[in-house]
Amino acid sequence: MTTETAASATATGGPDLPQERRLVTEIPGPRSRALHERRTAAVASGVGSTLPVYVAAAGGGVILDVDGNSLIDLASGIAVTSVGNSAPEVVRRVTEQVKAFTHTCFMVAPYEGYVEVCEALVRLTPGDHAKKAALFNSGAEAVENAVKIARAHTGRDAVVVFDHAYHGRTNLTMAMTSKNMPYKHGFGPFAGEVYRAPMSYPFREATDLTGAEAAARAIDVIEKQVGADNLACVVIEPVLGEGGFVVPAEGFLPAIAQWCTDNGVVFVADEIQSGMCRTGAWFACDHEGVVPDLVTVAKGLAGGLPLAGVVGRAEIMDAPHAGGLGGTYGGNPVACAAALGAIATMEQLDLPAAARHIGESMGGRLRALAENVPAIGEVRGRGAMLAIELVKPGTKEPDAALAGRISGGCHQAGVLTLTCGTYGNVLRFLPSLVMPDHLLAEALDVLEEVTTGLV
Ligand code: PLZ
Repeated sequence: MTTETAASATATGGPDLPQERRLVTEIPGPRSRALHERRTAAVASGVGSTLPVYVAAAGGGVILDVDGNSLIDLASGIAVTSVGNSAPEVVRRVTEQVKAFTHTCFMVAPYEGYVEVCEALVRLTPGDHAKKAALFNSGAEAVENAVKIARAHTGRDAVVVFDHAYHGRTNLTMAMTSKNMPYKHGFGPFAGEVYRAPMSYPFREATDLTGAEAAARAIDVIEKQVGADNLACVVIEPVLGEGGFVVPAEGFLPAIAQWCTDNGVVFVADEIQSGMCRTGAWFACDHEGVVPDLVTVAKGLAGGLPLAGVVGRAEIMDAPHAGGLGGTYGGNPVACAAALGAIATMEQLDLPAAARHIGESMGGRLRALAENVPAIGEVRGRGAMLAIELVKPGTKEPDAALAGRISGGCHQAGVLTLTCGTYGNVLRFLPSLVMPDHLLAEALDVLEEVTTGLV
């Protein structure tokens, strides 16, 4: 490592980092470009990066790069750093834990942090029935384990997922993920017994469908093509993440959940992206009072450290035989300490309310922009999980190129944005929930300027 990058790599992040957008070089700057050259030589090209500015520090609502540029972060590492990067309570607890012990393996010699995270998940997830939890390393691993648990409980094999779904990149979760490119292409054969049902996607329905009608359409497919007797679980994102931040029509989720209950099918809410305060409630299912049998969590759970969990009805969670669930690192003590710091921060700062506040101000700005920009077909989402879908004006034809140009323009102006959607034409906004108001307003000024300059 050169002396310069060594110095910047130790820069202090957290909320005390100046909360400003400041560009001192072009984006990416010379040090980032030099690092990118090293990366290109050493890192496999299948691993991409949205914006190759190399990070020195981050906190609050900004990322400081190795060239000294300070970018407004509307990505939060894909909905992970909801409490802010290097949040003080996360740093404090992680530091203490690292000094105490870094690993024993919960399956070998257990520790309190793991138990405490499970207690918190039991308390915070929807429903006041008896619940239990288990911890893993990544979202995909949590989804895999939810399926294992549902199969053990029901003695059935089939799994139903939905159009536009994203559940991960491991073999089973690739099968569950809908989009071929880039997630599945060339990586088959995929796991069997995974079936896909139509999702409620209000903007793209041929005719207006109520949530109940969209649910009836999906249930018809499930009954005709799978059969409830063969079905272990239905896995659904209550707000689509990678699929485009689609909020299903009201009544859709409750109807699917009710059908599952009536047919002894485990209803699994994949809240890996939508959970942990992001949508203005602890979980997106809370908005419609839906109580899932199992919930998968990851991302926002641990303030940036890798941790995931499955939590749900105790009798379902306890179905697998002893030793049937686990993994070397699942529920690592440092990641658990981070999660306890993140959860404490969420409770102390009332981050569900912060997400609602962001949703109101950002939603207002985005809707005002949409009035002047016919290429914005829809503004949607919940809380601090908002997006705009870009189309050819006057049609619903997706305009992925425009989404890419707007996102690229924002990057050049020092605002980190992400795209998503089956058609790649959705710009999504995932600020940290501790993003200062003035910074969010400035990011939206930039978005507005870039968008109106391009259409
Ligand atoms: N379920 C709903 O959003 C992760 C992945 C981006 P992991 N989404 C971001 C990418 O290109 O890999 C995600 C999700 C939902 C499951 C996952 C998987 O979580 O922690 O990435 O495995």
